[in-house]
Amino acid sequence: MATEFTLPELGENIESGKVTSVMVAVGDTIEKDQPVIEIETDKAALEVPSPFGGTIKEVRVKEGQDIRVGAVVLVIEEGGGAAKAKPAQARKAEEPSAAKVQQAAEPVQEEPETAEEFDELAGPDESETPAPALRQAGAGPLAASPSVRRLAREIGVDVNQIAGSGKGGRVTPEDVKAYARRMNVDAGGVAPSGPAKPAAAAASPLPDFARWGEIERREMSTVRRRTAERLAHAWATIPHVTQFDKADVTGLEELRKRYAKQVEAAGGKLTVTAVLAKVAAAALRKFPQFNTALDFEHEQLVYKQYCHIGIAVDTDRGLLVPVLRDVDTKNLTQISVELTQLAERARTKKTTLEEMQGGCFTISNLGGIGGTAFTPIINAPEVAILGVSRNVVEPVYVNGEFHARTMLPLSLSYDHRVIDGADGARFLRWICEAVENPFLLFLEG
Ligand code: CAO
Repeated sequence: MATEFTLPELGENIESGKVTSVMVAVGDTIEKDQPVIEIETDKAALEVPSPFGGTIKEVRVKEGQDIRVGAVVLVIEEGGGAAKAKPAQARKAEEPSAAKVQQAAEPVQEEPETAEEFDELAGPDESETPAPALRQAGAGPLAASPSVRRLAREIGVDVNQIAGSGKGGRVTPEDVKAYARRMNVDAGGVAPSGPAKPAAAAASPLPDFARWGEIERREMSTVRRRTAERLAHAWATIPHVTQFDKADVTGLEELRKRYAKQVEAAGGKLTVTAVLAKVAAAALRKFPQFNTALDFEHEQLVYKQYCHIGIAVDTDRGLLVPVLRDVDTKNLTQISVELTQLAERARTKKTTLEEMQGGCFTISNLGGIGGTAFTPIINAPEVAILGVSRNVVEPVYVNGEFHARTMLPLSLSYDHRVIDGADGARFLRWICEAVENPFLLFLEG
């Protein structure tokens, strides 16, 4: 017998909410009291369980939809016998996702359907798509409810790294808290030592701004939401140190002009970013601890034997970080051509998910816009990022005289759990010296 499951009373004075997650699909078999949707009201986010079990015949709600108490959520055939309901991510893993993600990555208004799609869409977050080696032996697709995922996000830990102790390996809130304690992140999202940092901006309640003047609310784009989550996570969990230095690029600027046409003929632009990508690749070889990921749970450092470099690209949709592959094996002309194409693809929304994954180190060049220095946030699970500011001609004192030299300000943020201050200073100094004297690349690169 088919029965309609309607949205029950949610609490005092709550008449409606927004569906933030639909956790079941037509054909799933569910058990009594199994959570089937998650909704967000202005007071709280709640998982709504079904009061009876059976096979789902119809799903009458969609993510993003506003729903009132009493509205039909599901039509359920009580009893029933089809396959058991799978976690959203398990269903997702069965879908031919590449085409779908590509399609969703196009206009911002095409909001993805699941939290997992947000992850895939905005990108280069290996921490959320862990390498098999980081998963528990025999672990299937991750089972964690949206509220557990949110808890993990707010605390600032990666839910994919947590071994679930619940039914069928489900990650429970207790698992998240225990993992956070092991990682030294307290449940308020604040590292126990050092300055307090908010884990997720969404966690703090806002005043009613309309009291002080006119306001307008706009939905965050997918890229913006994902960027906010990723940066909050990195900022809350990684102890950052930023080391500043300056490279004398007077000679490099002359060389860039001299060889610009040659690279242009090959289809690229010989930019300072391309040169820095080449130099950074050599630096990663010389200082391999900068090409690692920290696997805290297993108390290991993962040394990558490849060298892929992410380039922060400013686009209409927000910040994207497509990845240049095997930079250490390519010459500067190839890198320039690929970088030109990669930036163009990012700006014209053609970057695929694959092109935004697997980076080892990131370069963020804001020098085309201006600025003297900045403190970039590490693109986790990488352990360092190079920020580039605008070059400037300044007097430099050499051998008792001032000389006009073009100086490029560089900022290296690194994960202090993995990299000591002295190594951070050495790494950046080596980059400066290699930029000033490219022969060093032959000698040591
Ligand atoms: N100092 C002075 N001038 C610089 C410079 C620097 N550090 N970097 C670039 N420029 C100049 C270039 O020489 C070029 O000038 P011309 O047009 O006269 O040749 C101009 O700025 C534009 O550079 P470009 O964009 O063509 O090339 P690029 O390789 O230097 O930069 C890219 C490529 C993709 C890094 C850049 O376009 C970009 O998107 N930067 C923003 C990155 C970003 O948003 N970072 C923030 C992330 S963290 O929040």
